[in-house]
Amino acid sequence: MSDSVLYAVDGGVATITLNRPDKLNSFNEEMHVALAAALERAESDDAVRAVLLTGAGRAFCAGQDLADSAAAGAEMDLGATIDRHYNPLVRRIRGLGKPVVCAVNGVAAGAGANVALACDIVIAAASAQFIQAFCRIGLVPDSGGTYFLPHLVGEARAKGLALLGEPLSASQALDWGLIWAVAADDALAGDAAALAGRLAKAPTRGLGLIKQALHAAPSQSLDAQLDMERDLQREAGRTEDFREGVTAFLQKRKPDFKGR
Ligand code: T3D
Repeated sequence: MSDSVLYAVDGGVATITLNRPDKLNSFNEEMHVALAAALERAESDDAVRAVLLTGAGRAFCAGQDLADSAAAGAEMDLGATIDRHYNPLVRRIRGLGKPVVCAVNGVAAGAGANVALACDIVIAAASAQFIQAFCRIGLVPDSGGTYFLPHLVGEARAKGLALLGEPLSASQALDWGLIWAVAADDALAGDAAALAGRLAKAPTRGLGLIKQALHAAPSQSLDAQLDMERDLQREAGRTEDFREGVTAFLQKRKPDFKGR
């Protein structure tokens, strides 16, 4: 794995750190490839039951490395970059059968903001900002931004964010329901690790099924969603963790989930 993404596993949590701090962890080709490999590793390792994504230095991620794009020339096909990297990245995070916590340690701009929003639980440092920077350079929000924003904050706020490209503070993001929590800057790493650690002890397969159901809901009728809940519940009911959860409840003890 390259230095542009760090990977460490501890207590069932794979911590993935974007690591190009001098460039505010903006995405170049190497970082894209390394991040995809890190997520694949976390997905396929049964010992990993939660993922924590964060950035090194003062930023979370400033989106596409614009120097890289400029070097590729004006005639570059941006759609190809999105097909090759950003769309698979968002699909991979959303489709991961394990919870993904994002600790937004500083500015999250462009695709960086939307990759954060693709994660399951977003906790931001008080000083972090979210910037839909695309409109500032004549682009369209990508990496799911035009999907996540209206779903999370409604069309009026989504349009304001996407058309104006102004920074949104962490506290405003919390008030608007864009993110789960805000932590003091010096508490973020600890709080995010505790959250991911807690999720890593939860019934992993059940959590993966919950993600599936919630992701499907916006594009389904209530009838279809009810049928889907039945099917997923059937699957959840066959897990070892379900049996352990019920047994522990009846025995009045804490459950010991194994993620199976
Ligand atoms: O393939 C495609 O192009 C299509 C895909 C597009 C997806 C996208 O993400 S498009 C949107 C790209 N991102 C941006 O437009 C954000 C650009 N960055 C900024 O607006 C600002 O840097 C921030 C608001 C994020 C932070 O501002 P500030 O004042 O805290 O930091 P700074 O001084 O601007 O940046 C510090 C360094 O990071 C600086 O380098 P230097 O001068 O110290 O050598 C700056 O150039 C570099 N940097 C920051 N963002 C990027 C970047 N270098 C390359 N690409 C960046 N996105």
